[in-house]
Amino acid sequence: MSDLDVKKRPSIFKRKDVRLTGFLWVIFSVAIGYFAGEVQTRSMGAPASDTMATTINMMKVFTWVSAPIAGLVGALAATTLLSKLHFGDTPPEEADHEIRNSPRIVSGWIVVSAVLCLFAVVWGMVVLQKDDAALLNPKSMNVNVVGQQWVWNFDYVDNGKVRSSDLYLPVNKPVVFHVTSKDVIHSFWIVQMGIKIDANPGYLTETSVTPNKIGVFDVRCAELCGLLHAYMQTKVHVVSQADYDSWIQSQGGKI
Ligand SMILES: [Cu+2]
Repeated sequence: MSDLDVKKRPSIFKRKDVRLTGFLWVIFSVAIGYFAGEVQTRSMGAPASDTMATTINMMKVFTWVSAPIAGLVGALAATTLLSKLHFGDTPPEEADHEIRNSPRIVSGWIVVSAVLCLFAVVWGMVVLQKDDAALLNPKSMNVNVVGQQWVWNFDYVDNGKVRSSDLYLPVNKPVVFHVTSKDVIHSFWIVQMGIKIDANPGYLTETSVTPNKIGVFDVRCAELCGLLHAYMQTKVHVVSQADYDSWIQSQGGKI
């Protein structure tokens, strides 16, 4: 290609394929942001703790922020594949590779990726820091959680010798879970409260949450732990403090 040919070519943004890519970029970004960010988080149900509300919010923001990246990749893939689609005896023109050689686009890509990664890391660290601080809250109640194939057991260590396989918690009271396992690795997960932590034999792991809604929610094992892993689930009953106290007494515990 001579210099003359290069000058005659229209601006890159006037080219049909580039415009189609731009158009698809917008459509794909909005579709990905909406379905992955909004529809999916809505299908997860209403949160039963601030932790879960924060998690859902974080998922939404991260999804919307990264949707344009996924959208651009999708749009480029679609237009590249479509440009090679032809029938009959006239093969499409050879592609030129100007974008691969554009330092401006390459440096833009590097800067945007770096900013996105930093954003995710900093936000993540702020949330983790908050979760760690909650573990040290002196007002928290303590529950020991023991996983084994394929049940959960809960010991209410602040209330004497009370053990149950359904979890009972008073509403709006912070609770710290001290989690371990009797056999293999399990993972203690309260779905609607947004907390999940490994249960390892011989180790104690800790997580904490403050349930903020009265109701019955799901406790599951989130680590493939053998044949009946899928059935290793139970319920958490979040009740008023008075109901919690009378339940503890009915189990022979002290308040
Ligand atoms: Cu398990």
